[in-house]
Amino acid sequence: MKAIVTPQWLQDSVKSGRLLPYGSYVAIRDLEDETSRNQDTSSGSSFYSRSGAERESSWQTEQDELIDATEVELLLHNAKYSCLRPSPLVCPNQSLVKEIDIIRRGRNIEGEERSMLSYSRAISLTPHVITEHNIQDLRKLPFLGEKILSMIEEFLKTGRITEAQKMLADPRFQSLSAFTTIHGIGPHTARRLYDLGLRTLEELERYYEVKPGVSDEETMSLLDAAASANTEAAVEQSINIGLALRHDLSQTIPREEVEEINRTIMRELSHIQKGCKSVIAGGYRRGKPQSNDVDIVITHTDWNLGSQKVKGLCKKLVQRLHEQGFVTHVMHLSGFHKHNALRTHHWDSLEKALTVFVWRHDSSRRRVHRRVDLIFAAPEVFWTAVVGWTGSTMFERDLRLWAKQQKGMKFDSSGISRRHDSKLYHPRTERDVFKVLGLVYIHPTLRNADA
Ligand code: DCP
Ligand code: MG
Repeated sequence: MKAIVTPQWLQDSVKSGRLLPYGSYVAIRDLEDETSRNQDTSSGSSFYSRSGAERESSWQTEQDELIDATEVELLLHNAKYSCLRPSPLVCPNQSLVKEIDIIRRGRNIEGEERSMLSYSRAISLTPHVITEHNIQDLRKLPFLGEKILSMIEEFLKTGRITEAQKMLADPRFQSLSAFTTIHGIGPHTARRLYDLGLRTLEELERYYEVKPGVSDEETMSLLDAAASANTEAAVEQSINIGLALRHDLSQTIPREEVEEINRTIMRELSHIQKGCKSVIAGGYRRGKPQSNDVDIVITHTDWNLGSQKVKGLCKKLVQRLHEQGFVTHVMHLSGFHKHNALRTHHWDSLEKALTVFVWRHDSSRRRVHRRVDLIFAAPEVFWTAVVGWTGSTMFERDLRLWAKQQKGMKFDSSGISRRHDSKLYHPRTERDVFKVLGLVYIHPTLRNADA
């Protein structure tokens, strides 16, 4: 028997440190809405609890917003792989998680990948209330090191981790952190710029000869060639845009605007190709109230012919969005690769554009530039792409690791294949993706395995 519950059940369970009886959280699906939902992923759907509790508006646009409590009970809370555990958006150890995340960021910008991963893993492992009484339970986990455990103990005693506080006060950490907030600047580039003597974003602006807020629209020429090649010039260009627009791009995007951007883009797309559908992935889908960017995964509803119909559509859509005044810049275009005979990856099935979106002058909205990622997938890999772009990053990492280490399979957002004979899988639903990978289904709002 299934017990479909509202997200509140999980939040309350997390707060109390155990799975609560779900009697008063039961929600039922409105079947009429389900029908219309199947036709249009962006249409509003409704759910309500039997006890008549209030509807939660932030969840209404999700196409699969309900949580099956009986399924959550099947998840393993102490498993090594985060794709076996439920990870809600807000965890009761949030202040501890934030403190550990400072050290994780420090390791990341210094290029200490392995150490960074240990901290990422520690962060993903702390969804329950940790106290001095139950820290022994954490000690039983073989994959959590002594050093991090003693940091957690320090935090429980003092509310601080000394190493995190030292890091925050370190000028080098401050400069590198600021640099990596710019799109296109990773830890490596950040360190190179620091070694040149640069310390602040204003100095970076002078170095790149960028005027804040001003970015010429010539970058649309990227559509031609440069953006699809990962050339140094293309990367440089994307840093220029990221730097010039940083005051806009650092502002987070509320859920309603994310939804409106999706609607607008799908309306424009329908002028080029009828019958497409989209799912908004990324943090939005995991329930975040504010997003840093918008990630939209698009396919065609025709299972048999859809693959042909989406081919080349990404570039056409970006061109139209630019002509209509919605897309001002393209930071990267990819997916226009030759077929990869070795199937080391499935490049021929995904087309991707990383763009900058803005509301037109005639819109009532303020003109804040937004980062919008458009991912086009053939129907056979649509749900794989949705799972791959829903995140969170740690959840994705563990999905790939699980597939490889436990299932002899290869998972990434462009497809699932069996390693020994390269057999490809074509899941028809998101649940199918989990089934193929031998996993219990995890609701998108329970995939928040990062800070
Ligand atoms: N993703 C990934 N590996 C990458 C890039 C993305 O696994 N190299 C996946 C995991 C992310 C999702 O795609 O959760 C979307 O990436 P974002 O950077 O947009 O991150 P989020 O959407 O999770 O958060 P936000 O956009 O609010 O920062
Ligand atoms: Mg995102």
